[in-house]
Amino acid sequence: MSTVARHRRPRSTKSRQARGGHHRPPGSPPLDPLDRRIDGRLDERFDAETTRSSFAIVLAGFAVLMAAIAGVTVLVIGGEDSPGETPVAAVASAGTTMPGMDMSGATGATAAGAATASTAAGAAKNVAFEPFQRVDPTLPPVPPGPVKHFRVEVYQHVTKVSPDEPPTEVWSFGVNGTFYRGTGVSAPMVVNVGDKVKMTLVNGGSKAMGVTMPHSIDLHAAEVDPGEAYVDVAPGKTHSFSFVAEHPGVFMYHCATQPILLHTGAGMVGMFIVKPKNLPPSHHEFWLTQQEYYLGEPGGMADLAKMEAEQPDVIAFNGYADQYKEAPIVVDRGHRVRLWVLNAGPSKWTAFHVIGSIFDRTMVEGVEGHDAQTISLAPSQGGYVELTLDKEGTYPFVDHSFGDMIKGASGALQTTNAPPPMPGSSH
Ligand SMILES: [Cu+2]
Repeated sequence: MSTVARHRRPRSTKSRQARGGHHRPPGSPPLDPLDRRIDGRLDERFDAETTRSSFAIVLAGFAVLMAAIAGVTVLVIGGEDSPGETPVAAVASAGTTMPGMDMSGATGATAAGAATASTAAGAAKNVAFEPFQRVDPTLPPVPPGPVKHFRVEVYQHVTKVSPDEPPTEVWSFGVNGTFYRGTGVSAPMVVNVGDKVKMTLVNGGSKAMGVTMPHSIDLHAAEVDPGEAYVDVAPGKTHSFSFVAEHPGVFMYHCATQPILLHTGAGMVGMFIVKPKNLPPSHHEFWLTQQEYYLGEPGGMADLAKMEAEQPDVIAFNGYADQYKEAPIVVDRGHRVRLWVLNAGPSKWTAFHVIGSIFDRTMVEGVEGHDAQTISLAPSQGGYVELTLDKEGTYPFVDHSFGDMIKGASGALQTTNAPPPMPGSSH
């Protein structure tokens, strides 16, 4: 009974944010345990209410219930009583079986997120949008060959960037055939320092790309004449330029077409990594692009006034709010983890922190650091951090500017044999 009752409880955006523990001071316990404690209290209260309201029904239907000890009839009554149950259960089931999704230890959390998503989807039910698919944060390899060729294709699409918000139109970059539809992130590119790079910008190679206007690409990793390289490209047209990646770092790329705030705020930002020479191997390497979203009408263009006011609705890692909180990134205990982080903005600063861990080594904008709790990244800045998780567990990573974290800038690393959720939790 109590398990079913928990799943019936609708989760509003507000209660979800409250559960995030967003106003906790630094040094507080990890998010998930707090979530569970608050969740547990809500669940207890809900269970009590459900029990009271059900009591009369139970008395009146005592004979029926006795006859239904086998369980089948009870389930049917439960289904009729609680229209919310079926979609939640169905979504949870779909989430656990979705191919390619890393669900370790996160099944319940995913069900909770999906329940919220179905509510928001209902609010914008007339807007068609791409289904969410978790973005694989594994760092992609450097392309083969003596010249690293990137075919970067612009696409304009309607997707959600948060389970709590209606769908929105996002303008994105796909790279060498990788398109993260169903999220708002653009694909990353990776080369080694000294590599020759050829960029080919394709502004909508087919009708499916939905391009309606000129776009461009401005690549911070390149030393080129911007007047030649970063030109506007008409819909359906292509533009190429080449350069040598002489400086290591985590660089931003973005559309530079005017108004540039609109194009970058509508999604046209991404990560270009130039790996340094003699970088020690790391067991795990992941990429995380932090990005802001300024929502307009459901399914419509992003809101320029919100961009001018620097008031994003959503701030997310890799294009979808809290996606790695709902389904954490799994790592092996005791192995080195390297996180490549870009603050793609376009306008907010970020304070990247992993709860329960300290960065052994950091490299931000050419400055090497060590023993660091947080790295600070201005819009466009990037770097990498290295850490090792010595104890099994779940380690949230956040934008430690908490007013921004609650907009979706949180996720988690989870070791392979992390302890199960606390007893009494709904997760
Ligand atoms: Cu653009």
